[in-house]
Amino acid sequence: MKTKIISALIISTLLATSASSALAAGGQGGGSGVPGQNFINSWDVNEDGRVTLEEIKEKRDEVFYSFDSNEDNYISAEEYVYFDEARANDMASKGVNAANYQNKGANLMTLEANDIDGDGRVSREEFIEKAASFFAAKDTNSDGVITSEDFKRY
Ligand SMILES: [Ca+2]
Ligand SMILES: [Ca+2]
Ligand SMILES: [Ca+2]
Repeated sequence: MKTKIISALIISTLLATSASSALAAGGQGGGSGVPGQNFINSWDVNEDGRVTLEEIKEKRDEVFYSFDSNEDNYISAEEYVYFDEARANDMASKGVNAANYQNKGANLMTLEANDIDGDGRVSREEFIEKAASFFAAKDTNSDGVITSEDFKRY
């Protein structure tokens, strides 16, 4: 249990530079000048510059495992507190004001958004199933892949 929490903390630190930096970067394009670069860097498992639904599922599976401290295949409300904190810390570290943060992708990571059957906890199946909505929210031009094109502002 203790080891698992420590590993979750390590993962949440890793997330600051990988998965959850995507959450904070959102559609804002980061500081690189390339729209959505932070998001793509975070979720593009095979580093081909495009993020597929399969890659989102793979990363979400890793995230799920990180925060399922007791490994019962559910992220309980208690476990979700750590997940919420990790995302909030990441946003804070990037200077994103959480109160004003309206990014659809970030809202899709909450307990409420992922608890499909409403039992107050998120199963691994629910979390992976919700990858599709997360993906759809990010694939703004609906071409089936997430690229820098999806982060351009019109
Ligand atoms: Ca890819
Ligand atoms: Ca549930
Ligand atoms: Ca797209």
